[in-house]
Parts: sequence; structure tokens; C-alpha cells
Amino acid sequence: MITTPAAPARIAAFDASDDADAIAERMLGDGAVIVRNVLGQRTLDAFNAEIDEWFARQDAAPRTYMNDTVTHFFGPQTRHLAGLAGKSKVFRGEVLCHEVLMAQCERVLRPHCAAYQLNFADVMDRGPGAARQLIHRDDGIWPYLPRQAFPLEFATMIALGPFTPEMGATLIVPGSHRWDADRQPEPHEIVAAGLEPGDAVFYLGSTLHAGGENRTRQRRRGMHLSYCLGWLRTEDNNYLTAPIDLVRTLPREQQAILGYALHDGIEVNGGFLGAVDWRNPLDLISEGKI
Ligand SMILES: O=C(O)CCC(=O)C(=O)O
Ligand SMILES: [Fe+2]
Repeated sequence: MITTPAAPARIAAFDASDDADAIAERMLGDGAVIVRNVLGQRTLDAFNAEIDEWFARQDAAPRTYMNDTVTHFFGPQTRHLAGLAGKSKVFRGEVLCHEVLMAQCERVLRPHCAAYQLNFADVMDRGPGAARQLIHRDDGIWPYLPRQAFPLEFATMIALGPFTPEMGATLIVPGSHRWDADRQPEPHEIVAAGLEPGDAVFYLGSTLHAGGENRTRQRRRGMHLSYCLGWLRTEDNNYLTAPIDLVRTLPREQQAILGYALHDGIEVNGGFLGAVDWRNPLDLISEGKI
């Protein structure tokens, strides 16, 4: 019997100005979408200048992480700038509550929580020779929850510079958010999300993906950020990454997305999370009490 080779996987592409419902519907259906022109050149320039300064101060030696598995997962060629909310004014002002990202959080996460929150925000600058990551699901950070019928996390990788397949553009497995936990992708089911600077790939926490191998001499710089349901513990400890002295100076919307707001489940016959003295911390901050 002659079998025709399976068609290679594809990711649907949108523009940031496209209808947010259409983007969300497709992301929920396929597990991932590409969204072009999320960040403009002015933001990219300002942001990259801030990041360059941080990297210039960083120790050049390959770093280690909290354990050997994570050190191996990221590999010695990856420079990380973690905790962007505490480090970058451009990030806080122009990315953290970006309307295109919030529109997806509203549609993908908000139906399953009273408020969503930043899960983490990092720059991942992967140098020449960076190896392909292990294919994984980002929502594997909550392994004690049974597999959910709804998304826990909305993730994105935004290109901060050239982001080609040869440079290790993120590899995505469309449709894998619906797969059994142990199914591994065939090569034709994996697609590299090639991006121009400012473009992004949006994907669900349950979608299989990996950073690709960097076979060039150029660094591949991307911003990896994700948001999660407000009742989950976040991957980055936002209360220490963006400490209260900084948070007091921020607009209420930014304070809330950093997890400082009360998570108020009363509307769905639930209770509260994250109270201080039985009040919403954001009210206490605005009253000068914390
Ligand atoms: O670098 C990439 O393209 C993906 C990174 C990633 O998936 C991760 O670190 O969890
Ligand atoms: Fe990942």
C-alpha cells in the first residue's frame, strides 16, 4: 500500500490588529497562533537598550539554575533576564498590560478565574550552539492538578530581534493541547514559529513546544512571558520580583496583574484569595496603609 506523507504542521498567522475573538478561537482550537506586529520598533529599541545594559552587567560565565535538570534544560548558551516586571520600565509600561495580550487573557483565562495574573516574564537570549530544548508543556509546573478541560496558562514568545528557524525559533506542536500526556510528536507535526522582530507566537500552557537549536552565529533574543489563572501559584515569585516599594508606584492595573489584587471568587459562590487584613491589598496600597 502506498501511503501519502502526512502534511507538515502549520500555525495560523494573524496581525495584532485582527479581531481578538478570532485569534482566541484559533488559539483554543489549534493550541497556538502567530500574531504579527505585537510590539513596534520604538518599543523594541527602548526595550533592547534596557536589556543590553542588564546583560552587560551580568556575569559572562554559563549560569546554573535551581537544579541540574533546569540547568540542562536551558543549557549553557542561554542568557536569561528573568523577572522583567521588577527590572524594566519599558516592560511594565508597554508590555505587561498590552491590550493585545490582555484581550487574549480575557478570552482564554478569565472564564476560569476571577482575575488572571502574570506567571513570569523573561528574556531568553539563546546563543550560537544552543541545543534544542526537550519538548514540553509549560503548564507542567502544576503537576498535581488533574489534566484540565480548560486552560491554566496563556504563554507567548515575542521576537525581540531576528527569530528564524535556523536561529532556533520556538518549535510548536499544533493540536497537542488535546493529546494524551505521553504522546510524542512525529517530525512532521512540529513547526518552527519563524518571526520578525515584534511578532509573537501565542500558545496555551498545554501545547507541546520547545526552543529550537541555534545553528547560526547570531543570538536569538525573545521575550517569554505568560499569564495564568489568578488562583494558581505563579512560576516566578512576583511579590519578590516586583516588591512592594516598586509596586506602590505603579498604576492599579499593573499592581493587579502582578498578583497584588484580591482574587474575589464571590461571584461564582467561592471565597477570597490574597487578602491582607481581610481587605483588598490594592485598596490598602491606595490608602497608604501598606
Ligand atoms: O526559547 C524558546 O523558544 C522556548 C522556551 C521555552 O519554551 C521555555 O523555556 O519554557
Ligand atoms: Fe516552554
